[in-house]
Amino acid sequence: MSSSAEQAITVLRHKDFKSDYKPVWCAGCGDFGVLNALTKAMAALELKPENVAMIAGIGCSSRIPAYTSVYGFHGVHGRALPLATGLAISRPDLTVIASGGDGDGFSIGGNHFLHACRRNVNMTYLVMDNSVYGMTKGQASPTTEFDWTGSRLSPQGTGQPPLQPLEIALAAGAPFIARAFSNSPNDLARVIAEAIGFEGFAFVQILSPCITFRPEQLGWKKRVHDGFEPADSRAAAYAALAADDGFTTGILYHAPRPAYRPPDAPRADLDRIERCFEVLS
Ligand SMILES: Cc1ncc(C[n+]2csc(CCOP(=O)(O)OP(=O)(O)O)c2C)c(N)n1
Ligand code: SF4
Repeated sequence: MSSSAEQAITVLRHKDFKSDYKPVWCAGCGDFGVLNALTKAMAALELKPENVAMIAGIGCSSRIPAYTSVYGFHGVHGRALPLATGLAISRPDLTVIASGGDGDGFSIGGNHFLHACRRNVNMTYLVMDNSVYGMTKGQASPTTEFDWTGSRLSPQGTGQPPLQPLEIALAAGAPFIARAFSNSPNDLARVIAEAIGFEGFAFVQILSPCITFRPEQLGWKKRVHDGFEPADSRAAAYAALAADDGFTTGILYHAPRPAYRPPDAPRADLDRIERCFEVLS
């Protein structure tokens, strides 16, 4: 076979990274843009679908693995990161991408987020942040503004200040931190590609409007602006965050440090595990 024929067979286009399932997202949901950008990034990196695994929790955004042609696991709400951590540690040959929403990642999964930042296992975490629980019909999430009155569960607003995911990631030790917008597909694809190519825990907050429960988020188009330059010092990243209005995009922090690898200890076999439980009983 000629080399150009081989190339014609092996080079995948971004559509090849999509599955045959038609997304059930509402027409106009920001998550469509994330799917497009993600598949573009995977094609640009010339990944092989059989070497990529996407792990998600539960939520509209957490459906994304099913819409790709890579391996996927739709786990329990808030548990994408522990699953992805186990997989990335036991199969370092794979590209592991965890994904989900702000409720999944910062509320029920908040503790896992902190420790994934701190632990620095080699994987990418994409959070499609719409500041609402879309799948369960519009309750406030940890990133909802304190005075949002659109939920019947908190008609006076939550009265609580929203979490700042980038600040938390920085404080917890994540070595790659970025923010992007689902409606800027090329910029988003570039950031996702950089995150996947980064050796260590790469976190990308993706502003991804929920047009059904937060239709006003269509206005994000006018508010989003670029501005972050990849800082390699925490002081510079904190300074950039001090001036952030929540809509600055780009790579905030890029400071590689050795990714966590478990000590090369012998694996416990089943007999040994059973003996441990005998001692306890
Ligand atoms: C343990 C558990 N608690 C609660 C739920 C209900 N639940 C399903 S999705 C969801 C919120 C999803 O919100 P988010 O992660 O922001 O994703 P979105 O739907 O907005 O993309 C909740 C609370 C659940 N499935 N499992
Ligand atoms: S409810 Fe919101 S987040 Fe869920 S699919 Fe519809 S627009 Fe997207």
